[in-house]
Amino acid sequence: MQLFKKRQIVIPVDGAAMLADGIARIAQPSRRAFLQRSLSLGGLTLLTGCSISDQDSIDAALTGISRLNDRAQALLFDPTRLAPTYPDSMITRPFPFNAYYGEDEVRSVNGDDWRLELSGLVARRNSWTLAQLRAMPQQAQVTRHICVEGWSAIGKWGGVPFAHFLRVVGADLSAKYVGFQCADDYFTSIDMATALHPQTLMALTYDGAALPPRYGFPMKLRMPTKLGYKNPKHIQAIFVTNTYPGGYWEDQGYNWFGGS
Ligand SMILES: Nc1nc2c(c(=O)[nH]1)N[C@H]1C(S)=C(S)[C@@H](COP(=O)(O)O)O[C@H]1N2
Ligand SMILES: [Mo]
Repeated sequence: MQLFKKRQIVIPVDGAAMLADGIARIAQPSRRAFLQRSLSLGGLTLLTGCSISDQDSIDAALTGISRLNDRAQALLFDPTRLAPTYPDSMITRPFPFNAYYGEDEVRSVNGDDWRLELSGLVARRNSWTLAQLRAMPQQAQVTRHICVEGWSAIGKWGGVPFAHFLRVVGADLSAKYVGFQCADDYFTSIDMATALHPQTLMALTYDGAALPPRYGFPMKLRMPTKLGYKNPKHIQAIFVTNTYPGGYWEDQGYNWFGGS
Protein backbone atom coordinates (compact mmCIF):
# COMPACT_ATOMS: atom_id res chain seq x y z
CA MET A 1 0.00 0.00 0.00
CA GLN A 2 1.30 3.39 -0.90
CA LEU A 3 0.95 5.79 2.06
CA PHE A 4 1.82 8.94 0.28
CA LYS A 5 2.69 10.02 -3.15
CA LYS A 6 5.77 12.11 -3.59
CA ARG A 7 4.71 15.51 -4.81
CA GLN A 8 6.05 16.26 -8.22
CA ILE A 9 6.64 19.59 -9.76
CA VAL A 10 6.29 19.38 -13.47
CA ILE A 11 8.79 21.47 -15.31
CA PRO A 12 9.43 21.64 -19.01
CA VAL A 13 11.96 19.10 -20.23
CA ASP A 14 14.76 21.58 -20.62
CA GLY A 15 13.59 23.86 -17.80
CA ALA A 16 16.69 23.56 -15.65
CA ALA A 17 18.99 24.05 -18.62
CA MET A 18 17.03 27.09 -19.81
CA LEU A 19 17.13 28.61 -16.33
CA ALA A 20 20.89 28.00 -16.06
CA ASP A 21 21.28 29.65 -19.44
CA GLY A 22 19.32 32.71 -18.34
CA ILE A 23 21.28 32.98 -15.09
CA ALA A 24 24.58 32.67 -16.95
CA ARG A 25 23.67 35.82 -18.81
CA ILE A 26 23.26 37.79 -15.58
CA ALA A 27 26.59 39.44 -15.20
CA GLN A 28 27.07 40.42 -11.60
CA PRO A 29 28.87 37.44 -10.06
CA SER A 30 27.44 37.80 -6.55
CA ARG A 31 23.95 38.14 -7.97
CA ARG A 32 24.45 35.18 -10.28
CA ALA A 33 25.74 33.00 -7.44
CA PHE A 34 22.72 33.98 -5.38
CA LEU A 35 20.32 33.06 -8.17
CA GLN A 36 22.13 29.78 -8.80
CA ARG A 37 21.92 28.81 -5.14
CA SER A 38 18.40 29.88 -4.52
CA LEU A 39 16.37 29.88 -7.67
CA SER A 40 14.34 27.08 -9.13
CA LEU A 41 11.86 27.43 -11.96
CA GLY A 42 9.08 27.22 -9.37
CA GLY A 43 10.77 29.95 -7.35
CA LEU A 44 11.08 32.16 -10.40
CA THR A 45 7.40 31.63 -11.09
CA LEU A 46 6.54 32.64 -7.52
CA LEU A 47 8.82 35.68 -7.62
CA THR A 48 7.44 37.04 -10.83
CA GLY A 49 3.90 35.72 -10.73
CA CYS A 50 4.17 34.60 -14.35
CA SER A 51 3.94 31.14 -15.70
CA ILE A 52 7.34 30.27 -16.96
CA SER A 53 7.70 27.60 -19.54
CA ASP A 54 10.01 28.73 -22.31
CA GLN A 55 13.34 30.49 -22.74
CA ASP A 56 11.71 33.83 -23.59
CA SER A 57 9.64 33.96 -20.44
CA ILE A 58 12.59 32.83 -18.30
CA ASP A 59 14.71 35.60 -19.83
CA ALA A 60 11.92 38.15 -19.35
CA ALA A 61 11.54 37.12 -15.70
CA LEU A 62 15.28 37.32 -15.06
CA THR A 63 15.43 40.71 -16.81
CA GLY A 64 12.64 41.87 -14.49
CA ILE A 65 14.73 40.81 -11.49
CA SER A 66 17.77 42.54 -12.98
CA ARG A 67 15.80 45.83 -13.34
CA LEU A 68 14.71 45.49 -9.71
CA ASN A 69 18.37 44.96 -8.85
CA ASP A 70 19.23 48.21 -10.77
CA ARG A 71 16.81 50.14 -8.60
CA ALA A 72 18.17 48.56 -5.40
CA GLN A 73 21.75 49.40 -6.41
CA ALA A 74 20.77 52.99 -7.29
CA LEU A 75 19.18 53.36 -3.84
CA LEU A 76 22.24 51.88 -2.10
CA PHE A 77 24.74 53.93 -4.13
CA ASP A 78 26.39 56.56 -1.94
CA PRO A 79 27.51 59.43 -4.21
CA THR A 80 30.18 60.51 -1.70
CA ARG A 81 31.63 57.10 -0.82
CA LEU A 82 35.01 56.57 -2.46
CA ALA A 83 36.26 53.32 -3.97
CA PRO A 84 39.59 52.11 -2.51
CA THR A 85 42.78 53.60 -3.98
CA TYR A 86 46.21 51.92 -4.00
CA PRO A 87 49.89 52.88 -4.06
CA ASP A 88 51.64 52.91 -7.47
CA SER A 89 53.64 49.86 -6.33
CA MET A 90 50.45 47.77 -6.49
CA ILE A 91 49.69 48.50 -10.17
CA THR A 92 49.18 45.24 -12.10
CA ARG A 93 51.86 44.90 -14.80
CA PRO A 94 51.09 44.25 -17.54
CA PHE A 95 47.53 45.51 -17.12
CA PRO A 96 45.13 43.11 -18.94
CA PHE A 97 43.44 44.01 -22.22
CA ASN A 98 39.80 43.15 -22.76
CA ALA A 99 37.13 43.91 -25.35
CA TYR A 100 34.44 42.02 -27.24
CA TYR A 101 37.15 41.24 -29.83
CA GLY A 102 40.82 40.24 -29.68
CA GLU A 103 43.78 42.55 -29.15
CA ASP A 104 44.74 42.27 -32.86
CA GLU A 105 41.51 44.09 -33.72
CA VAL A 106 42.01 47.13 -31.48
CA ARG A 107 40.67 50.26 -33.22
CA SER A 108 43.22 52.87 -34.14
CA VAL A 109 41.69 56.30 -33.69
CA ASN A 110 43.52 59.32 -35.12
CA GLY A 111 43.88 61.75 -32.20
CA ASP A 112 44.23 64.81 -34.48
CA ASP A 113 40.97 64.15 -36.33
CA TRP A 114 39.08 62.91 -33.30
CA ARG A 115 36.24 65.06 -31.96
CA LEU A 116 34.11 64.30 -28.93
CA GLU A 117 30.48 64.90 -29.93
CA LEU A 118 27.76 65.90 -27.43
CA SER A 119 24.01 65.56 -27.77
CA GLY A 120 20.79 65.34 -25.81
CA LEU A 121 20.10 67.37 -22.67
CA VAL A 122 23.24 69.50 -22.91
CA ALA A 123 23.23 73.31 -23.24
CA ARG A 124 26.58 73.69 -25.08
CA ARG A 125 26.85 70.97 -27.69
CA ASN A 126 30.02 72.05 -29.47
CA SER A 127 32.45 69.20 -30.09
CA TRP A 128 35.75 68.88 -28.21
CA THR A 129 39.28 68.26 -29.45
CA LEU A 130 41.80 66.19 -27.52
CA ALA A 131 43.91 69.33 -26.93
CA GLN A 132 40.91 71.08 -25.35
CA LEU A 133 40.29 68.15 -23.01
CA ARG A 134 43.99 68.02 -22.08
CA ALA A 135 43.79 71.73 -21.15
CA MET A 136 41.09 71.07 -18.55
CA PRO A 137 41.83 70.28 -14.86
CA GLN A 138 43.24 66.75 -14.53
CA GLN A 139 43.19 64.21 -11.72
CA ALA A 140 44.86 60.80 -11.38
CA GLN A 141 43.90 57.71 -9.41
CA VAL A 142 45.09 54.16 -8.83
CA THR A 143 42.05 51.92 -8.53
CA ARG A 144 40.91 48.37 -9.11
CA HIS A 145 39.13 47.37 -12.32
CA ILE A 146 36.86 44.33 -11.90
CA CYS A 147 35.74 42.36 -14.96
CA VAL A 148 32.82 39.94 -14.73
CA GLU A 149 34.83 37.42 -16.72
CA GLY A 150 36.61 36.67 -13.46
CA TRP A 151 39.68 38.88 -13.24
CA SER A 152 40.54 42.14 -11.57
CA ALA A 153 43.58 44.38 -11.87
CA ILE A 154 44.88 47.63 -10.40
CA GLY A 155 45.64 50.44 -12.83
CA LYS A 156 46.40 54.15 -12.90
CA TRP A 157 44.22 56.48 -14.94
CA GLY A 158 44.38 60.25 -15.27
CA GLY A 159 42.01 62.75 -16.83
CA VAL A 160 39.20 65.23 -16.41
CA PRO A 161 36.73 64.72 -13.55
CA PHE A 162 33.52 63.96 -15.46
CA ALA A 163 31.37 66.03 -13.04
CA HIS A 164 33.46 69.08 -13.94
CA PHE A 165 33.06 68.44 -17.67
CA LEU A 166 29.28 67.93 -17.36
CA ARG A 167 28.98 71.25 -15.53
CA VAL A 168 31.15 73.09 -18.08
CA VAL A 169 29.00 71.89 -21.00
CA GLY A 170 25.76 72.67 -19.16
CA ALA A 171 24.43 69.10 -18.99
CA ASP A 172 21.04 68.65 -17.32
CA LEU A 173 22.30 67.14 -14.06
CA SER A 174 18.77 66.07 -13.11
CA ALA A 175 18.53 63.78 -16.17
CA LYS A 176 18.57 60.04 -15.52
CA TYR A 177 21.20 58.71 -17.92
CA VAL A 178 24.47 59.50 -19.62
CA GLY A 179 25.14 57.39 -22.71
CA PHE A 180 28.38 56.67 -24.60
CA GLN A 181 29.05 55.69 -28.21
CA CYS A 182 32.48 54.22 -28.95
CA ALA A 183 34.66 54.04 -32.05
CA ASP A 184 34.38 50.22 -32.06
CA ASP A 185 30.54 50.27 -32.00
CA TYR A 186 30.54 49.44 -28.29
CA PHE A 187 28.04 51.48 -26.29
CA THR A 188 26.90 51.75 -22.71
CA SER A 189 25.10 54.11 -20.35
CA ILE A 190 25.27 55.05 -16.69
CA ASP A 191 23.14 56.69 -14.01
CA MET A 192 23.68 60.42 -13.38
CA ALA A 193 24.71 59.83 -9.73
CA THR A 194 27.69 57.76 -10.89
CA ALA A 195 28.47 60.25 -13.68
CA LEU A 196 28.85 62.92 -10.96
CA HIS A 197 30.84 60.70 -8.54
CA PRO A 198 34.18 62.36 -7.60
CA GLN A 199 36.21 59.37 -8.90
CA THR A 200 34.51 59.21 -12.32
CA LEU A 201 37.13 60.39 -14.83
CA MET A 202 37.28 61.07 -18.56
CA ALA A 203 40.58 59.21 -18.70
CA LEU A 204 43.16 60.55 -21.16
CA THR A 205 46.20 58.81 -19.66
CA TYR A 206 47.18 55.37 -18.44
CA ASP A 207 50.11 55.09 -16.00
CA GLY A 208 51.20 58.66 -16.72
CA ALA A 209 51.30 58.43 -20.54
CA ALA A 210 48.65 59.03 -23.25
CA LEU A 211 46.03 56.27 -23.08
CA PRO A 212 47.36 53.52 -25.39
CA PRO A 213 45.01 52.23 -28.15
CA ARG A 214 44.32 48.95 -26.34
CA TYR A 215 43.08 50.77 -23.25
CA GLY A 216 40.78 53.08 -25.22
CA PHE A 217 42.66 55.93 -26.95
CA PRO A 218 41.91 58.78 -27.06
CA MET A 219 39.50 58.77 -24.12
CA LYS A 220 37.63 56.32 -21.92
CA LEU A 221 35.37 56.76 -18.93
CA ARG A 222 36.94 55.31 -15.82
CA MET A 223 34.66 54.53 -12.86
CA PRO A 224 36.10 52.52 -9.96
CA THR A 225 32.54 52.18 -8.63
CA LYS A 226 31.43 50.16 -11.66
CA LEU A 227 32.31 46.82 -13.25
CA GLY A 228 34.61 46.72 -16.30
CA TYR A 229 31.93 46.55 -18.99
CA LYS A 230 30.43 49.85 -17.75
CA ASN A 231 33.76 51.63 -18.48
CA PRO A 232 33.58 52.56 -22.20
CA LYS A 233 36.83 52.91 -24.18
CA HIS A 234 37.40 54.90 -27.44
CA ILE A 235 34.51 57.25 -26.62
CA GLN A 236 33.29 59.26 -29.61
CA ALA A 237 29.98 60.67 -28.45
CA ILE A 238 28.30 61.40 -25.13
CA PHE A 239 24.59 62.05 -24.71
CA VAL A 240 22.40 62.97 -21.75
CA THR A 241 18.87 61.58 -21.72
CA ASN A 242 15.88 60.43 -19.71
CA THR A 243 15.25 57.53 -22.10
CA TYR A 244 16.89 54.25 -21.04
CA PRO A 245 19.77 53.72 -23.49
CA GLY A 246 20.92 50.17 -22.55
CA GLY A 247 24.33 48.98 -23.68
CA TYR A 248 26.25 46.39 -25.71
CA TRP A 249 26.40 43.77 -22.93
CA GLU A 250 23.44 45.11 -20.98
CA ASP A 251 21.14 44.42 -23.95
CA GLN A 252 22.35 40.80 -23.81
CA GLY A 253 21.38 40.39 -20.16
CA TYR A 254 24.22 41.92 -18.15
CA ASN A 255 22.92 43.92 -15.22
CA TRP A 256 22.57 47.60 -16.23
CA PHE A 257 23.66 49.35 -13.02
CA GLY A 258 26.77 47.15 -12.88
CA GLY A 259 28.11 48.43 -9.55
CA SER A 260 31.35 46.92 -8.24
N1 LIG B 1 34.76 50.50 -26.52
C1 LIG B 1 34.82 49.42 -25.71
N2 LIG B 1 34.85 49.61 -24.39
C2 LIG B 1 34.89 48.56 -23.55
C3 LIG B 1 34.85 47.22 -24.03
C4 LIG B 1 34.80 47.04 -25.45
O1 LIG B 1 34.77 45.91 -25.99
N3 LIG B 1 34.78 48.16 -26.25
N4 LIG B 1 34.91 46.15 -23.16
C5 LIG B 1 34.60 46.42 -21.73
C6 LIG B 1 35.06 45.37 -20.82
S1 LIG B 1 34.08 43.98 -20.68
C7 LIG B 1 36.17 45.53 -20.01
S2 LIG B 1 36.60 44.38 -18.84
C8 LIG B 1 37.04 46.72 -20.15
C9 LIG B 1 38.49 46.33 -20.40
O2 LIG B 1 39.33 47.46 -20.32
P1 LIG B 1 40.90 47.31 -20.43
O3 LIG B 1 41.25 46.85 -21.83
O4 LIG B 1 41.43 48.67 -20.11
O5 LIG B 1 41.32 46.27 -19.41
O6 LIG B 1 36.62 47.59 -21.17
C10 LIG B 1 35.22 47.75 -21.28
N5 LIG B 1 34.95 48.80 -22.22
MO1 LIG C 1 34.74 43.04 -18.67
